[in-house]
Amino acid sequence: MTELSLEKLKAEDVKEISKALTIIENDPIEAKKIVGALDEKDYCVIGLTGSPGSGKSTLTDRLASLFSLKEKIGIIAVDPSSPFTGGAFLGDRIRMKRTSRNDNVYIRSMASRGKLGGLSPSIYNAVELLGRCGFKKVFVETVGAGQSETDIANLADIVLLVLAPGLGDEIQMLKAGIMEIGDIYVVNKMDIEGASRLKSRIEAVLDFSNHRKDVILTDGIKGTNLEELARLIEKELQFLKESGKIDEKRKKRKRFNKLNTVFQELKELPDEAIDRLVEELKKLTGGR
Ligand SMILES: Nc1nc2c(ncn2[C@@H]2O[C@H](COP(=O)(O)OP(=O)(O)OP(=O)(O)O)[C@@H](O)[C@H]2O)c(=O)[nH]1
Ligand SMILES: [Mg+2]
Repeated sequence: MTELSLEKLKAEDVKEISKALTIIENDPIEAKKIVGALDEKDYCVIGLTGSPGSGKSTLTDRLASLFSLKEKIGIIAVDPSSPFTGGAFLGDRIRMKRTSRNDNVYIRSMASRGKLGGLSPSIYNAVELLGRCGFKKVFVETVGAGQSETDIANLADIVLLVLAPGLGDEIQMLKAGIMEIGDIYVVNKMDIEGASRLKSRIEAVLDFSNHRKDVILTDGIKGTNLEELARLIEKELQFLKESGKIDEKRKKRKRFNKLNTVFQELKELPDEAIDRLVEELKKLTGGR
């Protein structure tokens, strides 16, 4: 941890946090040390996934603005196809300025670099770092494509599945089992024809699979129903806390982080060490 100042990191200095995240992105072993040097804190992870272009960034930005009135909010955009405040906000410079000047919101883009399309260990460490640096809610936006959805369910306390009419891929999501990972279902672009129909279809699917969850219509551009969505998130968090489920989620997050890190470390080992490990593993798993 040569150039990094732990003091500054502990003081939640934004420049130092950025530096730490760059190290985390590039060096998994160092990442573990940096995160480990900071005290654990209470925070929650809100994952947003769903169809490309459904409005995840727009909604994240809106939600972050709302929550940032009372707490520090971190945002990690994984493999963003456009800069976070780009596409969605270029037409609205005043609001963009307000967002980027919001001292209570920290935004970072990261490459997933995950094998098999999953989230890389650096994302887990980045989230944990932000949590330990006083960010009370950390939003993680991933573009819905295969493995990353199930990973987001392992990483996040609450998953928002964001869909929009006219994108035509909800059937694919149903097939891929992605529909089941949501804690809150958002049908964004309610101003577009077909939004209510999509909402009804999602409700029917959820009913059918006994996966009873809230489905909400939003307009990311006008901000319609965004306060209601923020309320649903708080309600879900409250439920997780009261039921003790939040601890399970944290355990799950830690476990996946550990597994990911172990995998990284394994890759550095010479062949004979791997062979020895395989033998040890056989003992643990009864030879399977
Ligand atoms: N009509 C309409 N357009 C919206 C709404 N919300 C967002 N958009 C627009 O939809 C486009 C995509 O929005 P993003 O927020 O970038 O969507 P995203 O899901 O983050 O996109 P990717 O990260 O590329 O998958 C942008 O042009 C937004 O301005 C909405 O409620 N209604
Ligand atoms: Mg986006």
